[in-house]
Amino acid sequence: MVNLIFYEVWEESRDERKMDTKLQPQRIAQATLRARVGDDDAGGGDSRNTGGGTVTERRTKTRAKTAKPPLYKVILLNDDYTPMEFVVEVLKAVFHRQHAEATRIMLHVHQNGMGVAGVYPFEVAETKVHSVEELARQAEYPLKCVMEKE
Ligand code: TYC
Repeated sequence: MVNLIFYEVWEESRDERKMDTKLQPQRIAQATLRARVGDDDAGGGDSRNTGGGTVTERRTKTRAKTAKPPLYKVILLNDDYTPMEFVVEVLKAVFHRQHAEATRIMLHVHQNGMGVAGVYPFEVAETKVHSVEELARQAEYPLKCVMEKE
């Protein structure tokens, strides 16, 4: 339920965010309300006889949306000091790359200055950036990586 509400809000606000407008709390409330209505009533309207007369409610229909979360590239940066073998091991440990693929990515970064280690939802990408930074810090290598929206 929490995800449904979040993605609906995200979907509705996507165009606005492109125009650099902040997400309004009221819009979150509207989307939440619609999600709740959709919970127990798939239909558009509802008539009930309550004994004292017929009450007609108008309910908003919630359309199921298949909005996907935005994805972020985790980009490794080249430097002159981090050993190639260390970068390959990081790509295997943090990005679950096979040895040959890890070697290919490392050589791409070495030759081009940067390269994509993987593409993930925001929080996964953020965790991977922190893991790389931590492994590099422990080994005292200057290896850096950044994330960028796809
Ligand atoms: N350029 C480094 C070297 O020659 C290797 C390297 C590759 C470093 C990729 C960082 O992200 C990197 N030892």
